[in-house]
Amino acid sequence: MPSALITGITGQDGLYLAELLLEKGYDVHGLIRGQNNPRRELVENLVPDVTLHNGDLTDLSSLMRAMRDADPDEVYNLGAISFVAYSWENAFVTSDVTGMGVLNMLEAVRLHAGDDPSRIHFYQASSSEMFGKVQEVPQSESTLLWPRSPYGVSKVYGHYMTINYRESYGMHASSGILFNHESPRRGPEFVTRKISQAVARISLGLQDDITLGNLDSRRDWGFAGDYVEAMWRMLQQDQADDYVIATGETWSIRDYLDLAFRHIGIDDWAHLVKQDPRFMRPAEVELLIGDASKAKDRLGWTPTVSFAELVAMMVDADIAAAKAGW
Ligand code: NDP
Ligand code: GDR
Repeated sequence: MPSALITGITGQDGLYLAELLLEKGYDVHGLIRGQNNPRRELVENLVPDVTLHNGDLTDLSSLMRAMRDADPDEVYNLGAISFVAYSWENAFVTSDVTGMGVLNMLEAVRLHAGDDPSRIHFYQASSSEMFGKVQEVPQSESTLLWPRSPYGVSKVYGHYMTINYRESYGMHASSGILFNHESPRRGPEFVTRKISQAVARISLGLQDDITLGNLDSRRDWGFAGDYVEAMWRMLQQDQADDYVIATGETWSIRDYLDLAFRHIGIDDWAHLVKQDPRFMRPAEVELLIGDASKAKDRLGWTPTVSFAELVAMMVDADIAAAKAGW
C-alpha cells in the first residue's frame, strides 16, 4: 500500500487530497499544528482514516519526526499562510511559514530519504500569485515571475528552492503552479466564499448586503477537487517537473457576483454590493489566466467543472448550510 504525508491537512486542498488518496488505497498521514487545532475535529469526521502527526512547518525537528513516523512514499506540501491580504500585515511570519517552511520540508524529506533522494516524491504547492504583475497572457511555466505581495514573494522562494533541490540532490520534487481553485470548503476570507456565503444569506433574508474591495481584478477560477487530481498525477511521473494548472478562462469579481446573484434570481444586484478601501490591497494582481497545455499533454489533466457550475455549487452549498443553521 503506498503511503503519503500531507501538510495543510486541515485546509481546503488537504481535505480533498486526503479523500482522493484514501479512495486510491493510500495509507494517508497528515501534519497538524497547534496544541488544540479547532479544525482537528473536522478532519477526524471527514477523513477518519488519516493518521495525524503534530508538527509545524517552522519547526524542522517536528517535520523530521513526522517523516520518521509516517515513512511516506509521497509528500504533499500544502501547508502555508495562504491569505494574500494577511501577508502584508504579517510579512515575517508569512515568509517563515510559506517560504522557509518549504525549505524545512525539503530538508526533512532529503534527510529521511537517505542514500536515495528520489525515492520519496515531493509536491510543492506553488501559486499563480507568483506571476503578480502582468508580463504576458496567458501565463505558463516559462512566464517571468513578478510577485506583488509578501505571500507571492514567499511562494517564489519555495518554488525555486524546490527546483534547486531537484537539481542539486536529484530529488523527485515537483511544483504545481496552481491558479485559484475554490469549493464549498474554501475559507470564508477568500472572495468567492465570502460572496457565496453572503448571497446565500441575502436569499434567506439573513443579511442585507456585502462589502468588498476591488471588483475589477480577474482570476482563473477552477474547482479544488479537479486540482488535487493534478497534484497526484504529477507525483506519478517518472521525472519530476513544474506544471501550470488552470482552466484557461478568466473572470472578474463582478462576473462572479453576477452569476451568484442571478443564481438566486436577482439580476439587478449593484445596490447590494458596497465597497470599502479596507479590502483593497497595497498592490493588486490584476489579471490571471493560465495556460495548462503542458499538464494536458503530459498528465492528461483537464478541468471538469465550469465557472458557472462552480459558482452554483458554492451558492447552493451555502444556502444549505445557512438553512441548517451553520
Ligand atoms: P488553506 O488556507 O485552506 O490551508 C492552509 C493549510 O496550511 C491549513 O491546513 C493550515 O493549518 C496550514 N498551515 C498554516 N500554517 C502552518 C504551519 N505553520 N505549519 C503547518 N501547517 C500550517 O489553503 P488551500 O488548501 O486553499 O491551499 C493549499 C496550498 O496551496 C497552500 O500552500 C496555498 O498557498 C496553495 N495554493 C492555493 C491555491 C488556491 O486557490 N486554493 C492556489 C495556489 C496555491 P491550520 O489549520 O493549522 O491553520
Ligand atoms: P487571491 O484570492 O488573492 O487570488 O489568492 P482572494 O479570493 O483573496 O482574492 C481574489 C481577488 O478578489 C479581490 N477582492 C477581495 N478579496 C477578498 N479576499 N476579500 C474581499 O472582500 C475582496 N474584494 C475584492 C482581491 O483584491 C483579489 O484581486 C488565492 C489564495 O488561495 C492564494 O493562497 C493562492 O495562491 C491564489 O489564490 C492563487
